[in-house]
Formats: sequence, structure tokens, C-alpha cells
Amino acid sequence: MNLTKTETLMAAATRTAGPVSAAADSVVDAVVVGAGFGGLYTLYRLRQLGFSVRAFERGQDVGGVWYWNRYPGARCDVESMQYSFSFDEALQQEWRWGERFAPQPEILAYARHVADRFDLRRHIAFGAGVTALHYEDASALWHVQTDAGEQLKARFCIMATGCLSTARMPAIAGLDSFAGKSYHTGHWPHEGVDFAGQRVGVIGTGSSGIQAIPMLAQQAKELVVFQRTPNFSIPARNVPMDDAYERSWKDNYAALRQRARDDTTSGTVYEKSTCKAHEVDPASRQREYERRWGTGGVNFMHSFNDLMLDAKSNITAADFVRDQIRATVRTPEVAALLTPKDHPIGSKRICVDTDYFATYNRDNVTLVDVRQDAIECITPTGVQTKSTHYALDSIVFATGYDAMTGSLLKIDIRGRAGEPLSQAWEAGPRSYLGLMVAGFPNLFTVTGPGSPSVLANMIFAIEQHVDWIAECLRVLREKGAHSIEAQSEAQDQWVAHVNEVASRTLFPQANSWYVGANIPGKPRVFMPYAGGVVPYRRKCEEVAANGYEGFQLGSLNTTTHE
Ligand code: NA7
Repeated sequence: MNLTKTETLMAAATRTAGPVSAAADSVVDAVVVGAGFGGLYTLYRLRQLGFSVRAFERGQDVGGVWYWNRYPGARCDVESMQYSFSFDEALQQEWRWGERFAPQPEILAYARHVADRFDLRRHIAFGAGVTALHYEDASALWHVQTDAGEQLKARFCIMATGCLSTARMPAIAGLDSFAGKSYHTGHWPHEGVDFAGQRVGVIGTGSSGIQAIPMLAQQAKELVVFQRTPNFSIPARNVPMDDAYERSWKDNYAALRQRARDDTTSGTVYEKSTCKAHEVDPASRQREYERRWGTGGVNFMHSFNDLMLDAKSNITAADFVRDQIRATVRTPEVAALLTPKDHPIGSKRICVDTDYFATYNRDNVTLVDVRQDAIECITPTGVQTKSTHYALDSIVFATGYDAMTGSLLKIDIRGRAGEPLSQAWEAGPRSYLGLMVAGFPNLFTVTGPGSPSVLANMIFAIEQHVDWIAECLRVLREKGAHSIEAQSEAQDQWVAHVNEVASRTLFPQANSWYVGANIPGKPRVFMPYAGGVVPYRRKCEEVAANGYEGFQLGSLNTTTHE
């Protein structure tokens, strides 16, 4: 990949602060890779259990995706009261969210608060990306290498590397020839960017583009949006946090968190529907869509319980949103371009916006459909499509991520017998429960492929995974075991189950990052587990209760691997 100037700058920035050094032969119980929410909670839990633990984070602070994604308009699409840790009652009672959907600075402040409140920073080396993890079978230890020059050994590696952490630049000719400034939404400058008076281009209309475009349109003199695929988006109806609403959550947190665990598909409590879209008459259906469109957010996708299962039901929701786009965007040709036609609603991650479609009514905003008028190259002064040259001062790449596997595969991970993870995953990620990979003992993936991960509320999914991993490590210690490894047969069965469950839904129909379609050459595999968080958690609990069924436990004196 051709690194842009922006990425080169970011890479340099991550190397400015040296981590606390450790001797090459020092050994810890666990190394945690990443200090986003997954890494923070892992540190908290493992330390609580008395394990020695050390975390490496390529950024200069905690926060993970919320540390890097500082583009204007960045906010979470899960409500603040639910996009938060549940493990500590005082934390969830004391922290005050300012808005219904938290903006990035507030979520980053929360991550920092968690790190400080639980004194987690002292275990973290910042500005240190893990570059290599090599497993040594004889000692059952991982050899860890960072780009800040640190080496150490660890019994366990917990990969809290995030699902959307490896930003992707498209391979457009002339990228580095641009004389203006270019930015990736996932590598946004910390000092912010002032686009006042500028001609700005945005490439990409996924969640990041859809959040950023209305904000950029307000700042820039001219905004040109280069769209390849129009997306479905639901208005957020974001508002300042209502005191009574906050109280209703805080007074009932225990019960509501339990409900999220026991009675939801994603770990987020939505207004659940008990009927299918065609079980009601068209007028009632329309009223339900209107009501949920009016209240905003992903709750819309729960209007009926078969929207992701039945193509005909899905069309009713998709048509409703298409009508909203046509009713909002004044110029019919622009509305037509903005109307998604090639995938079921929700099969690409649903976007949640503030004034996205209305932004195209502004005089300073131009929409370019790059399917009809392809981008040929980037020139020193702008973007050249087949028909037109767009002169620009800045280009914003909202072109997404090498999702779910990108951050794992860019580390040189070698398991038993020196097998690289990239080889084991040549035909797509294979994992048992999204937690461990056969051939890679003692290496856990927090919200890895094959687990609900990105189809769930991420903090919820992280807590469930980390609790399972922490308990597993505690049991291994109790049993005097030194290693645990997923067995191939159990992994094969789980992968088949993940595929089978996905095939019953409409998800695989879209060319989305869920299937790796945004990365040229990436094998097409539906990566997250679509069976819902409740059956998933039950399966994980069952496996643990049955003595870690499907895993092989070993101790240094007794384990033999054929
Ligand atoms: P996404 O959802 O992967 O969106 C990336 C966008 O960039 C999408 O519209 C792509 O079009 C577009 N894209 C990518 N390459 C090109 C080129 N070469 N030319 C034109 N357009 C291009 O990433 P986001 O950052 O928006 O969101 C990621 C997740 O973060 C999101 O789902 C939330 O979970 C948070 P395409 O659709 O591939 O045709």
C-alpha cells in the first residue's frame, strides 16, 4: 500500500515516546496488545486476578479507535447510556454523558477516565506497536517484539487490537502527487483541521463519510463528495442528555444490563418487535417506520423482527428510507444518486447521521457518482474523474478499514511450528468461538472474527470476551496448566456454524467490510457471528463448564503435540 503523507506522519508520531523498557528475557503472565476499551478491561481483570501483565499501544494514549478517529462529526451509534462499561457500579453511576449519542471527545475522555480511575496506565507502554509474536512450543511462551525496540516473553497474548483499526487508503493513481493536504478519517490530526475557505473533496460515504460530510459542508467553501455506493442512513436525532432519561437508566442499571445480556441480539437494549413486517397491514407498518424514524437511531432496524432474515420484509424498510431520501433531497437527480439500490438495508452496517441527506441541498455541495464517472487519478491540484477535473485544497479519505483481521495480520504472528497466522488464514479467518485459533496456543483474540463483535455493542462484546478469557486463565493457573489451544475439529465445526448462521440472514448479500469486500484480494468470508449475543454467550459458558471443551490444555511436563 502506498502510504499517504498523512499516514507517514502518523506512523512517525507513534514513535516519539519510548515505552518503559524491559529486559529481553523478562517474562510476564500476559501481554495485552492495544489499549482501547478491550485492552483496558483486560488489564483491569487480569490484574485483579493477580497476573503480571503488560500492554502495548501504538497511540500516545488510551482509547483505541476513539483515539484515532477525531474527524468532525465522529460519534457512536450506540446510545451513551449503553456504550459504557458495566463492570463497576460506581463508575457507571458517577460518569455523566452529555448527549444521547456521545461524540468522540467525550468517549475518549471516558476511556481516559477509566484508565486513571483504575490506575491502568502504569501497565501500558504508549507509542509502541507490537510487530512480532512468535510462539515457542518448548517453553509455552510467546516472544514479543515491539517497534519501539522492546522484547519480552509472555505466557499469554491477549489481542485487543480492535476490529476497525487498520485504516485503508484506496489504490488511486497519483495519491502522493497531491500538493494540498490529505487526511484519513481514521488518522485525524489531533489539533483538528480548519477547512474554512477551502475546496474540500471527500472520498467515501460509509459511516465515517456520512458523519463527517454535514460538518465539512458547514466549514468548507465548497465540498465535493465522491460516492461509489450510496448507503442507508437513519437520523440520529441526537440531543443533550435528558436528566430523567439518564436517571431511568442509572436507577435500573443492573436490570437493564442483565436484559442486554439475556434478551437482545446485540447486547444493546432496543425496542424489540415481536412481529414480522408482513404480519401487519401496510398502513400500520408505515406508522411503525415513521415512529421509529422520528425517534432516531438503529432502533429503526428493530421495527420488525425479520428485517435481516426475510428479503421481502427488508424491502419494506428499505423502501421507507428511500422515500425519506427523495422527500429530503430537493434535486431529483441527486436524490436518485443517493438512493441505495444494490443491497438490503442493514446488510452493510447501517449508518446513523445528523442532516446527511439534507446537506446535499446546500449550494456549496456537489455529489459525484464515481460509478458513472470513475476517479482516474489524483493530480497535484485535485481529483480527475473520467469527465472532469475537480480542483481541491484538501482531500478527506473516508475509505474505511481492513476490518477485523487487518490489525492482527499486520503483526508477524507465528504459532506452534512457526506457522504464520497469515498462512493459517489464507482462505479467510478461522477461529474457535472468535477467541482462539488452532495452532496458536495461549493467544486470545478479543472480539475476534467468529464472535458477535461488530454486530454487537462493542463494549458489551468486550466485557463478555474478557470475562471469559480472564476466567479461563484463572482456571489454567488453578489446574497448573501452561497452555490452551483450540482444537482443529472444534474450530472447523464453529466456522461451519458461523457460516451457516450467516447464510440464514441477508448480511452476506452485500459487498461490505463484514465480508472483506472492500479490500482487493481479501477472501470473501462473513466474519462476525450473526447468531446473536445470547446463544453465543451460552455456548462460551457451556464450553467452559465442560472443562474447556474443544480446547486442548497442556502443562509443560505432559503436553505432547503431534
Ligand atoms: P466504510 O463503511 O468501509 O466506508 C468506506 C467508504 O469508502 C465506502 O463508501 C466505500 O465505497 C468508499 N470507498 C472505498 N474505496 C473507494 C474508492 N477507491 N473510491 C471511491 N470510494 C471508495 O468505512 P467507514 O470508515 O465509513 O466506516 C467503518 C465503520 O466504522 C462503520 O461501519 C462503523 O462501524 C464505524 P463502497 O461502499 O466500497 O463502494
